[in-house]
Amino acid sequence: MKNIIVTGGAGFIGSNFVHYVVSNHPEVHVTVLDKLTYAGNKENLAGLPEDRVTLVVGDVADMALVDSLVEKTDAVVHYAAESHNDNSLRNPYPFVQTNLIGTYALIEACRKYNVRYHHVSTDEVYGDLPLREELPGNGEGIGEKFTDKTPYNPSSPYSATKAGSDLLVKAWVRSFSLQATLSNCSNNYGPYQHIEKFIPRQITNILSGIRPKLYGEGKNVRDWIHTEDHSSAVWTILTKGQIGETYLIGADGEKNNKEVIELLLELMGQSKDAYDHVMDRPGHDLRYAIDSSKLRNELGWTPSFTNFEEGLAETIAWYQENQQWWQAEKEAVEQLYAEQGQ
Ligand code: NAD
Ligand code: TDX
Repeated sequence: MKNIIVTGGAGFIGSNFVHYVVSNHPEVHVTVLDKLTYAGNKENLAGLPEDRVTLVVGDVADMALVDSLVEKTDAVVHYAAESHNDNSLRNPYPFVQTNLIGTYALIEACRKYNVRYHHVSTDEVYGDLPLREELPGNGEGIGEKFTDKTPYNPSSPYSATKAGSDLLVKAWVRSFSLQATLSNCSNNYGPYQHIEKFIPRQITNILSGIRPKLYGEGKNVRDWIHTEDHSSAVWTILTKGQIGETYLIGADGEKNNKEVIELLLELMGQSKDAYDHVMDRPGHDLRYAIDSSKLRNELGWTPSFTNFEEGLAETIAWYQENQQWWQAEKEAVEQLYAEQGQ
């Protein structure tokens, strides 16, 4: 694989993957296809050598553009998406357009030129699991986690469009022998994450003198993984994965939202209870948890960031040191949340 296209490569996770490839695989040239929506930022690609990375500003749903780029590449890694649940509750249309039509455009072009395709998806396509405290014996030994056999059951417009895009890819594999793999990853954290998302919103709130905002009681559980580990997993699947297979990516990082807010406050030298409870998200998924044994056992992948507290402390330091990266957007993001009581 000499030339790869990374869609959404100017976003949080896609740009991490571009840095990962440039640092670890000197033989590979990356073309980033990114529309630079509110979530995309050229600065996320700053410092990368021009002869290794080319940025094409464009839409993944632009079929003519996608066709012309895919014709000249060896592989496509598809990260581009509308990615925020709360936005999808306000206006689902861009989610349908980018996540469904965009994926369709890419897989049609990959089928035409027989190009290797990797589809980046999320654990949210499986819906949610019961909270451990609601299971007999706190769920000890029950081991209920998502696997690639879990039935799809998405809850929000965001997760429904991601689920739909996964199903398109699976159908293209079966019907047209598309050379594709899929991955469904749990919640990512790390530097460069947009400040609309849970962890960076709370860090930048504290840095701005605003109290962190917890939806509802904060019992909802997310399974946190560092972006760097997501990138190494996607590279592993792209290069070693079996065509047609789905791999779940996770690092055994289950925490409820209240625990995360308290830990952030503690790490930032504040009192543990210095946060506000705000209106809950409609349809709020209770718990996500990933069984990543297939990826670990069959492809030999393991995560490196196994200490969540350490990873969080480094992430806090990054937002502290890079205030120019987020400050201009902070007021508008908080205004939007305030309008819906959050
Ligand atoms: P993000 O919102 O930070 O970045 C999305 C990127 O896609 C941006 O650069 C944006 O400009 C670009 N984009 C959006 N619409 C586009 C279009 N029509 N054409 C071209 N580019 C477009 O998202 P993220 O958090 O980095 O997520 C990346 C991918 O990983 C998504 O597919 C998401 O579903 C998936 N994922 C995210 C998480 C998570 O925790 N954030 C977990 C699992 C999977
Ligand atoms: O201010 C907040 N307060 C709060 O309690 C925000 C923004 C969120 N939350 C809660 C909602 C969730 O339970 O925190 C949890 C995490 O919220 P998000 O960061 O919005 O993530 P989530 O909805 O879990 O989805 C994320 O993981 C899966 C990504 O945004 C998706 O792109 C990915 O597919």
